[in-house]
Amino acid sequence: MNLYEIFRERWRARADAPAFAPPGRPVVTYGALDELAARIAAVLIDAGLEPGERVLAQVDKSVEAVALYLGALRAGGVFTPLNTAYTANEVAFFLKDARPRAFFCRPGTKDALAGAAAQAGASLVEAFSSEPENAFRRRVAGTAPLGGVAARDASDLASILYTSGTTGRSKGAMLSHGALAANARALCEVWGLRESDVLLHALPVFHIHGLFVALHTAFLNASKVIFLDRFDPAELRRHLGEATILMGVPTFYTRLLDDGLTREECAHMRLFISGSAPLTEEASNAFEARTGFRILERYGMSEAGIIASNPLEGERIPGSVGYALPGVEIRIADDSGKALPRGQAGSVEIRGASLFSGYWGLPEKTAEEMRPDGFFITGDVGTMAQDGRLRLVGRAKDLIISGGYNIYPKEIEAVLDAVPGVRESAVIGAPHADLGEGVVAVLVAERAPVDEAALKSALDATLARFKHPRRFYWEKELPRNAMGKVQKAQLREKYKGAYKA
Ligand code: MCA
Repeated sequence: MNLYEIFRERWRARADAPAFAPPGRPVVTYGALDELAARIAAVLIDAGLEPGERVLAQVDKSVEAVALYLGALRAGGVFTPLNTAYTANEVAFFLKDARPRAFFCRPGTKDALAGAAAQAGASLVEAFSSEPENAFRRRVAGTAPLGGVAARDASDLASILYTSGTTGRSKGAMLSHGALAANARALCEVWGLRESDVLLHALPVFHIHGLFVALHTAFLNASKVIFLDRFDPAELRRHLGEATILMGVPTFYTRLLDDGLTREECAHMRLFISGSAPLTEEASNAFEARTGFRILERYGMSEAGIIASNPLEGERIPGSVGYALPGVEIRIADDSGKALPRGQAGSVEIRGASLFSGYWGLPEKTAEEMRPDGFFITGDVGTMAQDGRLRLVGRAKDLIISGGYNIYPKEIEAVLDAVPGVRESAVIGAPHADLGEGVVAVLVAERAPVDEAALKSALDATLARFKHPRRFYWEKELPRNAMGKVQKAQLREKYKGAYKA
């Protein structure tokens, strides 16, 4: 079943109900959203989109951008969203890897990207914006809506989400219609989501949190979404009185507290959900002291959607990410995949209907991360309490999570190592009061330390700025073990104060 069909069944009786309420702009009803998606689907099919072909999009957040996703879904396409911070250099990789039929980008970047898009085989390359005069929008407005919905099986792909990789090369997590539907249904159940809920949405829509966790659950209930362009604490606080649910990364919550969030402003709310990065006990307790709400922390990843959640009813324990979602199996295993006794730390492995279908074009890499019995090796280290609560205690992979974005050091080290005068580098995370972790580079010079400006211009030319180290340290050599592996734990310990105020 095409996921779009599942939404549409729910929307039939709610055609006049508000879907999106972007402050200061007209409300978009579910009927209007359905029609816009149908017109976009028709344009994509007219342009030659075949079911299973990719629709790659690096577009600013807007209701129209969500309609583009829904149009691709309705037409049977595989929607592949990209972080708007990615540079032309990064986007060129995704174009080559995904080989999309259609590519949508922001008007200002079309000239720089059109060549790479054509080379990748895209036959539809459009500058996309929510402005009425946008040529693609005018084309959509002049196209009759697609009557039906492209037939898809549960195992057919609905989306590819690129997640950085430990080797420095991004991997496309393939998500099927069935996996997305299963996760959305499980979330509606565990969080008690209902038609009368109003979601306050301030997340980007190019990641699973803002696009699938937040919007699919709203679509399944045909409930209202107050749709903010971006996260701004003051703006968000102004809308809490009309909402019941907020989903955010921990940085949202710490910034809201710093901004002066009050208990009164939260009186209409029923649920604050946090994920994409660890929520500290301190932040959770401070939020509860200020607002009376205990944040509900959950754990997810692009390869599996949401895996575990603290309970709606019952104790939400800071530092624990709660229980496996219905339909999700979690085991703590040793290196061979054998389950360990409860309480013992080990590799967090998961299995269930929400699991991805593997990495796009990387069957060997997929096989490396899947056990023969169907469990996926998350790369996280955790313990399972006697009552089944999961606690994440570390990461097997060399991963930095900054403001909810996953950052893998390898691709940053590759850029720094290529700067003339740099012999080698090691990139690590250091505690950061606002972002959770900040990116730190430790470098060894060929002869003398290289000017930071040279490092920054190399980074600017290649990597999204959220990945950039903001602290640079020079060492005579990097600490290595007997195998020659850089001892990053030692560096993390030495530079843990890099972002201390
Ligand atoms: C922005 N900057 C960052 C980050 N965001 N630097 C490091 N880490 C970040 N996360 C930098 C920009 O490059 C810019 O640098 C400067 O901060 C200001 O940019 P701006 O866009 O104004 O930043 P912001 O508004 O302060 O953004 C912070 C933010 C944002 C609101 C926390 O990062 C955000 O929306 N995070 C949510 C990410 C997300 O959706 N994660 C879900 C992944 P310069 O000035 O030098 O240019 S999905 C997932 O993880 C799984 C599946 C799950 O469980 O959900």
